[in-house]
Amino acid sequence: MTDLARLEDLPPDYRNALTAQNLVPLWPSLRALLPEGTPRPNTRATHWSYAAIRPLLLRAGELTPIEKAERRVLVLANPGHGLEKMQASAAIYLGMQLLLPGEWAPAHRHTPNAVRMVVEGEGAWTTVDGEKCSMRRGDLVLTPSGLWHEHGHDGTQPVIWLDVLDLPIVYYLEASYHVNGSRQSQRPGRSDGVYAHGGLLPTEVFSRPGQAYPMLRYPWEQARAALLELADAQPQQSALQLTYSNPETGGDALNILGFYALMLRPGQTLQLPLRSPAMVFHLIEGGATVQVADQQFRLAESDTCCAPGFSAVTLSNNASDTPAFLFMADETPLHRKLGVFEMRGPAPASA
Ligand code: 1HN
Repeated sequence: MTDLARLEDLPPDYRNALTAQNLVPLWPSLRALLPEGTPRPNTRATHWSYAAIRPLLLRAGELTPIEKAERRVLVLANPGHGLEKMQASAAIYLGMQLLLPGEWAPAHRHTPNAVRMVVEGEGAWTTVDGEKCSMRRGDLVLTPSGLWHEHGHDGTQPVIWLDVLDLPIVYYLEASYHVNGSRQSQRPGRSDGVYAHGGLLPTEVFSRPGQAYPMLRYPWEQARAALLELADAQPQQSALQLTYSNPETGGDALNILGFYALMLRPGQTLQLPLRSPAMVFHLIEGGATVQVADQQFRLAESDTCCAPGFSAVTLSNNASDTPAFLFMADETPLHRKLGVFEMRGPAPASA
């Protein structure tokens, strides 16, 4: 490929004349805009240790009252984008949020979609669109775009959860805003147990007819049991992965980011295919190593890491006698809708 002319190759008076008219020559930037063969992501493979985050987050609880924070969050920022951008990848925002006993994080709604993956503690709840969703370790709670939500805590110990939002892409689209509200009246969790069995859809009475998001809480107890049953039922299958989906449509739970629960059998190593979307891994249970290209992250429970798109990712269970359970988030729904989703080569067999 030939090198194209650089900006410096143009005479200063010409460059100044362009600038004065809000004009820019394309050719000096063309190769950076369209790299050869594969993208050059800013997203860097990054590991965030829960053992490092936890004391800093608890200290935030002492330093900043909830009334002065609204959401007490430490953002898991990818240095490849610059920490101030507060993004884990092009489309994914990650944050660890702390709620102390008796605290209330007031109601608001906003355009970015959010999910919570509960990491620690008992007694907290999120009310989403009036539905009270209890938060237990490993539960996934959806806060889809535009729905009112607030968090409260009736327990006795700190509660911590991982927030995953599509904020960076919504912000980039200049579509990000919020509206504050007042305390919602609560209904008990309507989707609790209603969609607990695959292939059996409750009809009319308990479904949320016309609701775009019929299921707001995905209990970990059910996801974990489903993975163990899948492993038993499919002993030959290497990738034991469940997609958090909308039980009424069978589609992704949310429009922009995808969410998955994955189990690694004892001692298993699983090589993922090269795919265009960036990915996030959060270890719920066990011990796992995530290899991203030439970097290796040994995840302890509640650790989180990310991998850029088009990178070779290999997951290994460090234990030979117990399974490992991971929560994953990625940009697949967005890439598919935009028509830029790619998977290169067949999914390799696992060891
Ligand atoms: C938000 O609304 C929450 O509701 C958490 O708990 C994190 C990060 C950016 C923008 C809005 C929440 C957020 C957020």
